Formats: sequence, structure tokens, C-alpha cells
Amino acid sequence: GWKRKEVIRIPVSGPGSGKGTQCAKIVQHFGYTHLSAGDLLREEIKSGSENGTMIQNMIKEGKLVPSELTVKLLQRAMNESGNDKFLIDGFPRNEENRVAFESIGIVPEFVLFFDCSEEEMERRLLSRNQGREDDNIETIKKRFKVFMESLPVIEYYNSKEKVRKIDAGKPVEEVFEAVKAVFTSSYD
Ligand code: UP5
Ligand code: MG
Repeated sequence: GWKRKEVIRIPVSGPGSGKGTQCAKIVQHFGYTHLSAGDLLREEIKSGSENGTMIQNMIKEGKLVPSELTVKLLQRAMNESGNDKFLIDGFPRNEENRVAFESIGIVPEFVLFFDCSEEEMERRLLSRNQGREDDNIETIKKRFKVFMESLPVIEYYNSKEKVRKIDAGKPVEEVFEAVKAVFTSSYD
């Protein structure tokens, strides 16, 4: 179940902006459990679940899978982790996601927004070479379009003064310096 003491920080940002890369570094420094919604969905495909084919098709099209499914996977991973500090990477991505997340009691402490140009994100995704089925120019363009649905979510958290915007167009280590400053300054 959901406990009030749990501390949640969420990076919501564009495809290829560096969420996964920075989360790995945050984990090393600050001991969070990193849960990437995209990774959980890709694991669900691999596990041969009944939803696998549907998820695979949606990812190939850059579309968002139904909120209940992603929320269920995140909630299960949180329960299984045994940790009480989470980085929820790449979720919520639209207003419906956010409302579904809040309905199970999840309210982030702050939200990281990795600000990066489409040009740079596209360059990174095309040179990632990790065999992701959505790292082709056609799907990348669709992912950029769908990312526009995340802007109202960022706007919502911004109205709650929860957004920490990071210039993510710089080299990995420089971006992490800015990330560290956010984590250190809001440490409790
Ligand atoms: N790289 C990273 N930082 C760099 C830097 N500062 N300078 C130079 N290079 C840098 O980085 C991407 C690449 O860039 C890597 O090669 C890295 O080395 C390099 P990464 O850290 O992986 O970026 P990230 O933001 O994590 O990119 P990712 O592609 O994972 O973002 P997406 O948001 O597109 O992917 P995600 O896995 O979250 O979602 C995939 C799909 O799943 C979605 O399109 C959607 O279909 C589905 N989905 C849902 O339906 N619902 C959800 O809630 C979540 C996902
Ligand atoms: Mg990622």
C-alpha cells in the first residue's frame, strides 16, 4: 500500500532528453529506486504477458498505453522494491496519467524537467544503438508529437511550484551537476 512518508521525485521530459542516464546517476548518489515506465512496459512485452502485443504496437507508434496498465506496473514495482524513495521516470505523460496516478495517492515531491531541443534529442536517439524498436526517425517524430501531451502535466506541476527545470542539452556530467544541486537543496 501507499505510505505517506514515501518520497517521490519524477523526471518528466522529452524522448532522449536523458531521463534514464541521469536517473542512473541519481541512484548512485542518493539511493532512490529508479522506475522507468517505459522499461516496465518493455519488460511486460518480454515476459509474454497478455498485454504484450498491444504494448509493443503502441510503443512502435509512439503512443501512450492506457493509464491503468502503467499505473498497475508502477504500483507493483514500488511495492516489490522495499524502498520508500522513488524516481518515477517518464510518467505521468498526460493529464489522464496524472489523474490516475493521483487516484492511487501518488503526489511527487518535485518534478524534474530536462529541457532539451528536439534536434539534440533526435541526434541522441538515432545514435543510441540499443535496438529499441522506437528509435527510428519515423517513430521519433511521433514521440515528439505525443510529448506535447506532457506539457499540460508540466504546467500543472509548475502551478504547484514543483517543477525543477534543468538545461539538459549539455554534456552528461554538467547536467548531473545541475541535478545534484536540485536534490541537495531540497533534501530533508
Ligand atoms: N545521452 C543522455 N544524456 C546525454 C547528454 N547529456 N549528452 C549526450 N548524450 C546523452 O538518453 C538517450 C541517449 O542519449 C542515450 O544513448 C544516452 O547515452 C544519450 P536516455 O538517458 O536514454 O534518455 P531518455 O530521456 O531516458 O530517453 P527515452 O528514449 O528512454 O525516452 P522516452 O520518453 O521516449 O522513452 P520511454 O522508455 O520513457 O517510453 C517509451 C515508450 O513507452 C513511449 O513512447 C510510449 O509508447 C510508452 N510509454 C507509455 O505508453 N506510457 C508511459 O507512461 C511511458 C512510456
Ligand atoms: Mg528512458
